[in-house]
Amino acid sequence: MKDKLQGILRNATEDLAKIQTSKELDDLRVRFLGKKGELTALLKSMRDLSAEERPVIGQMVNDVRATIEEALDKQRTLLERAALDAKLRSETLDVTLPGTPMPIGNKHPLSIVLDEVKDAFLGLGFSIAEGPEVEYDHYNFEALNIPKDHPARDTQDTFYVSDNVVLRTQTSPVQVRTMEKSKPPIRIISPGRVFRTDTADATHSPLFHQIEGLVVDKGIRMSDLKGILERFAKNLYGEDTVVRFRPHHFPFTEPSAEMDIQCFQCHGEGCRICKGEGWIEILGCGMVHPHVLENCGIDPEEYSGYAFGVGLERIVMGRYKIDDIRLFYENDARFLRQF
Ligand code: 2NL
Repeated sequence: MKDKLQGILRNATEDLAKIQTSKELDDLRVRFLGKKGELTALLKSMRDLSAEERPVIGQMVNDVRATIEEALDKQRTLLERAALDAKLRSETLDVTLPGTPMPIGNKHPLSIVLDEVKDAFLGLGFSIAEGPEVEYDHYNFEALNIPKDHPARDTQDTFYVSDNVVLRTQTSPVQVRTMEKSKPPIRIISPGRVFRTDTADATHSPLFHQIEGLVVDKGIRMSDLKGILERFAKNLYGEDTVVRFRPHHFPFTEPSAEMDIQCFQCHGEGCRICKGEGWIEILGCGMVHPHVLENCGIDPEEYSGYAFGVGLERIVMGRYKIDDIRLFYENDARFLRQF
């Protein structure tokens, strides 16, 4: 009996030393200490012992049991610590390492110049107004003195959502809405997307951007328009910029004009940039037509105003010598990274 006990203890100690996992540890506990375990079997066979031997062997069995239990607990602690160490090692985080660099982009060339134009006008006392890109025919055409049979309907042909709902061809509807809901003085610019049914080529796109401006107050004159737009050109192109105004026609202004700047490359001599002209067209402008003021609920006898429209793409193309408008919309990073 004693030998058997010693044997069990020896086996348990030897096997315990080889244990790698907590599953093996549980199996070992069952094998030696479980209900059908070796030690339990030994306890059961104690009834064959004499009354003197029984307490002695009983004590020994209890001692062996305690020894094995202690060894099992010790081994479990070791295993758990090893498992935790491994987990900690595999999850180490070196907070002193430099971070993974995130590629940051840059502003789109249209945004660069748009922000400059906005700044130039904000500095001249204008506010920025926005409005819907899907507009009623009324706001895009009728209110601006372009009735259904007007030839401007051809040059500004657009996408129709329904008979009286269109994609706006200019941002003028924003100005019309502003005049309708507020009293002069009005001093706004309205930048935004506009649409025309033009087939895309190097200088045309069915979607482009426009910045329109509107000033309405008592006693506004053509000289106010000229002064502000010359100031704007100098803010954008430099103090030595020379401008000129040429007569033009728009249905919504009278009189109407286009403003050119003297070519910044050749200073009027004529070169490739200005196509030999010496001048570069920058914007269209004019005194708001009395019919338009009336259509927007403003009395043309009391108030007058001027308006202008700048094509953003054209200005950006001139600035950066970009020769194809489609480059703006293709999202080719090789192009966009250059600005
Ligand atoms: C151009 C010409 C222009 C306007 C836009 C305007 C707006 C109202 C009343 C009168 Cl509400 N006029 N806008 C005036 C003159 C020219 O744009 O060539 N744009 C790219």
